[in-house]
Amino acid sequence: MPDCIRRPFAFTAAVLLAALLAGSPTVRAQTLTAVKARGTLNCGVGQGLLGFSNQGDKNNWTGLDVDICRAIAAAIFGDPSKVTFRPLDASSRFAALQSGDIDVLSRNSTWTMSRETSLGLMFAGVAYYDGQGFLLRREAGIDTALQLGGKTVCTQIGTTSELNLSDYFRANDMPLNVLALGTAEESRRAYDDRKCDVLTSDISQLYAERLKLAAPDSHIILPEVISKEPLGPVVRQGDDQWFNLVKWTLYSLINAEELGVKSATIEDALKSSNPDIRRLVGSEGEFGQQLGLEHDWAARAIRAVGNYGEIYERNVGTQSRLSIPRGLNALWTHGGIQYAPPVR
Ligand SMILES: N[C@@H](CCC(=O)N[C@@H](CS)C(=O)NCC(=O)O)C(=O)O
Repeated sequence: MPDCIRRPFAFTAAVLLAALLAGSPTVRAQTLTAVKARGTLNCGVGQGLLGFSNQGDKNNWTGLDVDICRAIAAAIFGDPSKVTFRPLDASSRFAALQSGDIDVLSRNSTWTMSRETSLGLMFAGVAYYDGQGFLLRREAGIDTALQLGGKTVCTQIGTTSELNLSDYFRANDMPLNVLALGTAEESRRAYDDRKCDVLTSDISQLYAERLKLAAPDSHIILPEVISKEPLGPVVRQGDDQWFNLVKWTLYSLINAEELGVKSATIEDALKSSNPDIRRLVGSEGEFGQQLGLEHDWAARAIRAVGNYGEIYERNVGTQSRLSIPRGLNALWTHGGIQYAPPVR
């Protein structure tokens, strides 16, 4: 069965309605118009995931997923604060997008085929290449996932993690006890209370969850990466203009890193004679207008949150508590697979 198995009737109805509406020309370009009229972007994020979507004091959200939303708001309004963050659990995130409660979902969501073909959604790109892993107590003396047979594993309902977990144990002919819970916090608590021996999730999340445990150093992440989890922003099908806007905002951040354009140097970039930079920042061409935005849409986004590398390092990389190496998320020019098509 595909993701989000325990779908309520209302959700299924919303999906069908959205699919019908998506065919109607009147709704095709409605999202940007609605966002501009509302004056704020409604962005679905996680419920408190360090490095990705974390709520600090005074509603002060930080994280890589949060910065994608801020970049989109900056591209539209020239103001990264014009975002209303909507924390969502794994099971309700896609329904919130389908029903129009949010304009974009930027919540550690994995791009899978069924989420596009059966939920009527589209992933606009990959903001973070992840994979699923296992966290457990060092004292268990286990150093490979192939020794996990018979263990109780905590996972979360409505996630790819839940599906990959059973696939992995089945493929390796290992008995499995699953404890599937509703939120990340419930999973972490259950693990902390020893109701399960192992926690499984996207590896970036395991890094984040480990920091919240009482003694982070007494837990290890096993070396196996059992799945591909390309995480990225998601939109509803049927509004190509909006899809392009979200997709190219993400790509503009990745292209900015490749071209060496940073938040601190954006004013110099505006005066650059390099044609690639000129197109990116809007000194040349009509790329912004073609998205329904101002000519300097990308410059606004980069000024607000920095280029992709700055976003990565600040939230999950060397400047953060997570300290996750760039790995696959390095640019293609630096041994990774982050690669954005050109602005031209
Ligand atoms: N990437 C996977 C898993 C995403 C997910 O929701 N993970 C759980 C497991 S810890 C979660 O709630 N994360 C915390 C959050 O986003 O607040 C998916 O898209 O299904």
